[in-house]
Amino acid sequence: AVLMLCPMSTYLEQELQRRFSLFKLWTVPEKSQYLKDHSSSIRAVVGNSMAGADAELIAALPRMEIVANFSVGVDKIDLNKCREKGIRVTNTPDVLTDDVADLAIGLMLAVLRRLCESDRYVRSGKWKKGDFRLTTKFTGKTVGIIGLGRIGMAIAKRAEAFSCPICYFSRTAKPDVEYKYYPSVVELASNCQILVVACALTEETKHIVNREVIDALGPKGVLINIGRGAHVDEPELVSALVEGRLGGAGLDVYENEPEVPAELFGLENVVLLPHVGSGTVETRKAMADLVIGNLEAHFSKKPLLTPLSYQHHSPCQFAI
Ligand code: 8YV
Repeated sequence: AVLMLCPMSTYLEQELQRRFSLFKLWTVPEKSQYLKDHSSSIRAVVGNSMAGADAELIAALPRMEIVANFSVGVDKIDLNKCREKGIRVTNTPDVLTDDVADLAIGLMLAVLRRLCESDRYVRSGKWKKGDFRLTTKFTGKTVGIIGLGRIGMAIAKRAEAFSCPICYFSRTAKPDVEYKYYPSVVELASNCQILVVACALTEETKHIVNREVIDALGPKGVLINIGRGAHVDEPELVSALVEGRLGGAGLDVYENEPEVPAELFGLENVVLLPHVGSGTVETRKAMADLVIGNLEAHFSKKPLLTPLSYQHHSPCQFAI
């Protein structure tokens, strides 16, 4: 049997149901009893960015062979435990790269050109009383990217088309890349106008955007987060925005989703999205097909389509 941890895609649910016996953990009232009752039959787990195979779940399901995640981010999975138990892990890279990069550019334009605020201006009838205020030009702004993996590169390519100089931080400089490399996030933040988080969430990247980084970005700087909420020290971000020490922010992710700090709701220089980076019909279907393909490959003893290689993820991958 396959166990789905939370609702993520009706198409995926239907397709899994056709192929396997499917358990949906969120539909049962007594989760731990349910896991006990079915622990001998559950061989695969499907999680996402909200719920993953953590140490507790792994301990409860001794027959688990594979975690096929419906996300590229694997931060909710206890990778060490999986390695220890020989549990295979797959994610959904590549298929969502374009959408997440598109959304990052959308957030940059939305924050700088105040798209959401100006939409509210028209809807509220304020336009009749006077023109909308001037905004900030996006073309040519220096874009600093934390994590130059698949998504970071896709953001860089798009920003290049807007004549933006690109610089980046990653663990090491990329040999074949001409963008300027900074060996620290503070240096990157001091030298760019828009800072984008596009790395994987690991122990080493948690709160990679802290007070020092936010202050280096400064009152004219803009932070874009399409990674994970925990990449940013959220209370520090909120106070910097409230106090005007940071110019603006475009956020798709938060530390405690779906909770969003209420202090942000009144700020016009902030654009808030409900974790929709990969949220298009096309991409969510491609992600679901990858999950199904990985499970089918596993159970028919064929090579996995998108296996996570533990070597490359130790302590964990850096870029997504
Ligand atoms: C999804 C994500 O929001 O891929 C990721 O890491 O965060 C997203 O694609 C999520 O997993 C949808 O359920």
